Order: sequence, then C-alpha cells, then structure tokens
Amino acid sequence: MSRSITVGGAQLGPIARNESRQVVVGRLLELMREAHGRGCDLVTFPELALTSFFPRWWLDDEDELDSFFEREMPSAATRPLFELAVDLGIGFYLGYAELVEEEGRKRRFNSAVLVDKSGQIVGKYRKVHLPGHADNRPHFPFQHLEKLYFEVGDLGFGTWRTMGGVMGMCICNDRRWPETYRVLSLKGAELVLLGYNTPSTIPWDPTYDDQASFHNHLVMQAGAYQNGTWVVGVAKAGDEEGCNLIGGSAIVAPSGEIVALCSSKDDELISAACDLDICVRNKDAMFSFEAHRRIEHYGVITGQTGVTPPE
Ligand code: CDT
Repeated sequence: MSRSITVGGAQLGPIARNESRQVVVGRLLELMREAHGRGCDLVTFPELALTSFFPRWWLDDEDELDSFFEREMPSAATRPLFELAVDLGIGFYLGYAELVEEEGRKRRFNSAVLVDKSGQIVGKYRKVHLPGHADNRPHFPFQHLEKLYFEVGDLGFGTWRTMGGVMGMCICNDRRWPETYRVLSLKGAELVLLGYNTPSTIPWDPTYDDQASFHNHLVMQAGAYQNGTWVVGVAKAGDEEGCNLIGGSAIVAPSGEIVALCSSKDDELISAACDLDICVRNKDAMFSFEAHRRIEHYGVITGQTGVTPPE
C-alpha cells in the first residue's frame, strides 16, 4: 500500500498594509476549508502570510515595525487557524514574522511553523538565507530589508516525522540554494514545504527580471528531482502596495515535474495526492546518497568562499 498524502498549496493574493490580522486570518480559514473539501491532509501557506511584505519599507518607528511581528504562536488572532485545523483534521505550514525576547533583547526572525492535525506545533524553522540589504535605498520604488529586520535563523534545516511522512521546511530565498534541499534530504525529507514573496523585478539589480518565474520553477524542480522529494512552493502574489509579486505556486513531484500550478495571482488553492513512496524509490536508486555520493572525492576545500580566479 502506498503512502499517499494529499497536500494543498494556499496561494494568497496581495495583503494591504492596513489589512488587519483578523481579515487575513479569515482568508486563510477560507482556504483551509477549501483544502479540507478537497481531501487535503495538510495545507501550505506563504512566507509572512499574516501581513503585507513589510521589509519593502524603511520603518523608523520600532512600534510600527513590531506591529508586523507575532510575539506568540498561536496568538488570539491566529488561534482560529489552530482550532479549525483540529476541527477539520488538517495540518498546516504557516510563515510569519517572529519576535522573541531572548538574552535580554528583542530577536526577530522570518519563521514558519508546521502544525499537525491535532493543532500541535511539531516543528519550527527560522529562515537562513536572508536576501536584500540593510541600508536605506529610498530612491527605489520599494526596498528589501530582510537583512535589517531579521536575524539569520538559528535552528538549522530540520525535518519532522509527522502526518505519515518526513516533512522539511524552508522559506523563499532558501529555495534558490541547492544545499537547502540537500540537507533536508540527507535528513530524510519527503515533502519540502516553502512559502515565498518574490517581486517580479529587483529595481537595484534587474539582471534576471525576465526570468523571475522561470527561476522560481527551475530551483524547485531541480531541488525536488536531485533530492528525491516532493516540493510545495506557495506564493503571496499580485500587486501588493505597488510591488508586483510573482505567483506560480506549484506542487513538484520527485521527478521534477509540476503536478499542480496556480493560474491566478489571487487567493487560490492547488492540491495533489503525493505518493511518498516515490521518494523512497528515488533515494534507493539514482539518488541513493549512500551508494553514489562521494563527497570525499569532490575536491572541496573546507571554508573556501567565492570564486578562485585562475593563476
Ligand atoms: N522573500 C524573499 O526571500 N524573496 C527573494 C527575492 C529577494 S529580492 C532582493 C527570493 O529569493 O524570492
């Protein structure tokens, strides 16, 4: 008997700067109900799914910055998600901005939690690859201040055995780095869940603007195939406060093929039945790391960074 999990990807359209948590959570609840109606065991929401993508703004006022963060999970505002998950018997991945008081100071992370069908948080991930910049660039139509507002995640790339499979999490820019999938796969991941907010143009470096959607799928498809895992990539999409975010939320099979794809830039659910035994077959054959991976022969110089120019 195959191990099959039906997974939903709940893409969100834009979230306005002044949209309340209550309104946003209402949108997530609606998508969760739809996912349940389609028989999903698990639904994936985007990165920073509870607010507008605030790192696009230089925020001088600390109270205003903090207003985009969650101090607890669940909170009064997000508890309805956990309650509905229990009622329906559905798990979820939720990206959010996390604020904790540790070491006598405020610490901010771009985080995601994995919640099981009983409403328990079974895993937490804090984003490792933070793109953008930390300096003020007011001359651009929007900025990308993740390097200023978040600390690099300190939890590593974890996997969790839950809901009948081995789940891994990452967030947005992490999906562009092969080591994200490789580390998750080395830890047994069969399903990699990830949310993203990706502008269709990067004003200070437009080199790859034309390929934004292509690269989105390229990295997730390669990550899935090369690591024998399913990938569920879910966008916040559309024109959000003057910044156009790509959509293209997709469920990718271990073959690298996209099996479900969003067609809009609005709130939209995709779903697919994911046979996790395909991962076992891939990890036992072409991508058996134990049998074929030979890292000791790769000529890697530990600690080397950047490109070494020829002599
Ligand atoms: N949110 C996020 O990580 N977005 C990046 C684009 C950053 S552009 C400076 C991404 O990799 O999609």
